[in-house]
Amino acid sequence: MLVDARQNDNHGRPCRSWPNQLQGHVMNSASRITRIAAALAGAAVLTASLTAQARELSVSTVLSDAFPWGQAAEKWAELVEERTGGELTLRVYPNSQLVAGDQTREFSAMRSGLIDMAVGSTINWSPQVPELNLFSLPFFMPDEAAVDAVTGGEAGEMVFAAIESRGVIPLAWGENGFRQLSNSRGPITEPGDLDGLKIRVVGSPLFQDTFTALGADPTQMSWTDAQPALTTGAVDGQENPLSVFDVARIDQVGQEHLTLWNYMNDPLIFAVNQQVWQSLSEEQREILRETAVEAGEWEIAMTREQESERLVAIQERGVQVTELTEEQHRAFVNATQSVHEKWAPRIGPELVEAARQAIEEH
Ligand code: X2X
Repeated sequence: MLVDARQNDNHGRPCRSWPNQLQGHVMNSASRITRIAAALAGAAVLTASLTAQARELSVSTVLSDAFPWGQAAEKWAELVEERTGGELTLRVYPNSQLVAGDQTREFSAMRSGLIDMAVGSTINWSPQVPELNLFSLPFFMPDEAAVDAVTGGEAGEMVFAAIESRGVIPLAWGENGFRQLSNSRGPITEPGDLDGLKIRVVGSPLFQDTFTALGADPTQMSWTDAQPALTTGAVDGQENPLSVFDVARIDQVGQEHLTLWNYMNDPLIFAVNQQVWQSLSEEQREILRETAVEAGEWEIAMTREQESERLVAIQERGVQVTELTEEQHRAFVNATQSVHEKWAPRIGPELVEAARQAIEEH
């Protein structure tokens, strides 16, 4: 406290110990002192409370701000800093560093409080939240409008409720994008072309099933391990959105063939640990939520807008891009039907049905 305690009794009131004969004379200056003391006390309280509330919160991401994903988290941090006047600082930790590179542990780490917040992928959180496998069902959501119909409707609410029931507060959606297939061997136009190809997939059992159903030889590994595995040729292929292929220069590690098959979209979710959420004021919560929504909308629009120029850039670097005809597309859909049958019960039939309806009606 900056206030001289001698000017106050222990209730913060100024002491009235002036001799009688001086009282008239000093009354004015005494009340001035009172006012100054009160102002100083007020300033001290304000400083103390600002210090107590100025808080840094960690935000985990898999990809850095060279990618739209990392930029989404940085945007969120920027907006929060601005709107809370520095009361809350979000510090972004990219490259899954808070979970030693193991992105499938991000959700558990956030739930337990090792991480305060994250902008994370539905794929990476699906081992802990089975409902999130909804988005990984192959060839289920045909286009961006279908994705928006799912995330923005009843199915999206059900997904958020599933996350919340597991101790994490979801706030908003972002987007990593539609995932495309690349490999170093040759063009892929039909499931038979995948026969025996070693494909790096994310650490989610559903992906294992999808690529097994297609006749490939899938191997699960983190993004951190994927790049060296592609470089050494330990794997023949991988699947990721165009933004990841482009920024990470996947073409430079021999991935010269790219099939655009839009087999799944990978939404991102902005979320907060429950205890951290409960410790915040109503106003801070409101700011965190509204800024997450804004940062998410901004990032989704940017990711989608950049897709076509990224594709041109990728082609200009000599990557052979294959677009599937309707018939070719259908062969992939048919070959992965068993994945739907196996996974729909695990995801929850009601949720799958709500999503199906949203997709049909969009
Ligand atoms: O690991 C991947 O492929 C990545 C970066 O896209 C995700 O985190 C899902």
